[in-house]
Amino acid sequence: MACDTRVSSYNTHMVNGKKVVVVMPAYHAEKTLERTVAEVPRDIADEILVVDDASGDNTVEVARQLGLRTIVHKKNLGYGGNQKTCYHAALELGAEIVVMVHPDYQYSPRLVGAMAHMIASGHYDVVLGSRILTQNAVAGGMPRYKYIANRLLTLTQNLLMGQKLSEYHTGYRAFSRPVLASLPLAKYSNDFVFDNQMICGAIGAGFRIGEISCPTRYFAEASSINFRRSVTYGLGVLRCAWQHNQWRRRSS
Ligand SMILES: Nc1nc2c(ncn2[C@@H]2O[C@H](COP(=O)(O)OP(=O)(O)O)[C@@H](O)[C@H]2O)c(=O)[nH]1
Ligand SMILES: [Mg+2]
Repeated sequence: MACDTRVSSYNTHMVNGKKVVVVMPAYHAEKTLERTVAEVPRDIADEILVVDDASGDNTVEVARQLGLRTIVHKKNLGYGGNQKTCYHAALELGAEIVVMVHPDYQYSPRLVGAMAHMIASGHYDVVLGSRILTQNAVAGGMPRYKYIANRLLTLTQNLLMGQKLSEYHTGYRAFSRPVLASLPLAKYSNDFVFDNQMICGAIGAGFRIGEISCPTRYFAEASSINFRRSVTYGLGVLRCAWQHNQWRRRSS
């Protein structure tokens, strides 16, 4: 993949001796990137990495002005393709803990430390920042149809996959290095369903998933997925959960 990489370095902070890299898969994030980055605790994050998916705006310029490590896709690969670059680069940087947060200021970056510590505790391999646990998603502006779809999909996924998660659809996640190094990320979709394939893969591989409550904000720049793309995503999620269900049956 053709990438243009600019580098800047930070002091080493570490959580329990583990290097923490915060990754931001960016697409048209010029209006929200700075606000998001400003709230990342710098005493926790050893590096902040922005991957720009060939945005048509000034996302790259803003990232560089902020002095962030920035990778630029020459061609738009999609949300999953963007995250593949994020995780590959984070592992190359020697990350032991990787926290992914959308640069659209939808989730609170102030919880990066809490999530990194949950991984560093050794109790969890994956931590999800749940908008549902706080019960304020709709008050935070989440469209009601998205909230209902989230709840119905989550219920179905929990039943099919034998899990008890509050949601599978958050854009705020932390991973330990072994998760990212062992999941077959390259085989997953370049589209939004990548997120779900990762969770299914992590569950299938026996990784432990923890959750933390996270306030959410919805405003014009924080949400661009329209109804049609949401439906495509929902169908992909159901397919993923069904395949996992069949795999469970075969292996039990
Ligand atoms: N790489 C890439 N990212 C995208 C694309 N469309 C949306 N995104 C990103 O995907 C994330 C989730 O999309 P968003 O519209 O915020 O979804 P919502 O907040 O759940 O309604 C955001 O960080 C967007 O920047 C795309 O075509 N390519
Ligand atoms: Mg968003």
